[in-house]
Amino acid sequence: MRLIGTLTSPYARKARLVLLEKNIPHDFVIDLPQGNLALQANPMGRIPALILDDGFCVFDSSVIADYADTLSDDPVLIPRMDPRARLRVKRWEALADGIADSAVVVRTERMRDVEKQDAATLELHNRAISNALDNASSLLGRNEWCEGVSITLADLALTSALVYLDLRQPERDWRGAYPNLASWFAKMAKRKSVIAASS
Ligand SMILES: N[C@@H](CCC(=O)N[C@@H](CS)C(=O)NCC(=O)O)C(=O)O
Repeated sequence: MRLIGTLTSPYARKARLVLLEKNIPHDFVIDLPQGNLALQANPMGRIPALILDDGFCVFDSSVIADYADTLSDDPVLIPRMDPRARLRVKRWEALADGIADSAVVVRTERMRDVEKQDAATLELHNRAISNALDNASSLLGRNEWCEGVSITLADLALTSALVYLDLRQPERDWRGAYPNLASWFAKMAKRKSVIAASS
């Protein structure tokens, strides 16, 4: 299978981390949103998209993660037996994707000429990021993992969002505000998958 994405997209990173953590053989192929391959794989031209060996194309990082998780049990990244645990992992994913969504909006707004930037949009989305980080820190508490006793999609989604936040908002001192997130992230950053997904 081929995963289409960029090195900076938080959604592509999340999908890639799932494939890497599960040791699912794949090629990571770089293409920009609206690039030829992205458009071939996803009518909306967005990344990530996954092209299966028989040509079937799957898109949206959550759908890719869900599919990939069914391919093997080692490890199970989205709980299967406990509906509430599954819901908690999916909620974490939505929270992490929400951070990424708002960081993308802020980045897009900041790329406009300063006089054209909409202060209300920046304020709304920066506040959303702050609130989401606050929620993530409370939920994580002193736990080793976002959910349960081992790594799940929740950890991979949050890692992807925070890597993107560091890239686009290096001035945001979330580590200072949330030491528990900082130490959890430092541990995640050392994982083979996270290192591999940076290049
Ligand atoms: N909800 C989607 C979001 C995908 C997305 O918005 N990707 C961005 C790149 S980070 C993109 O392709 N943007 C270009 C576009 O919307 O045309 C997912 O999780 O895969």
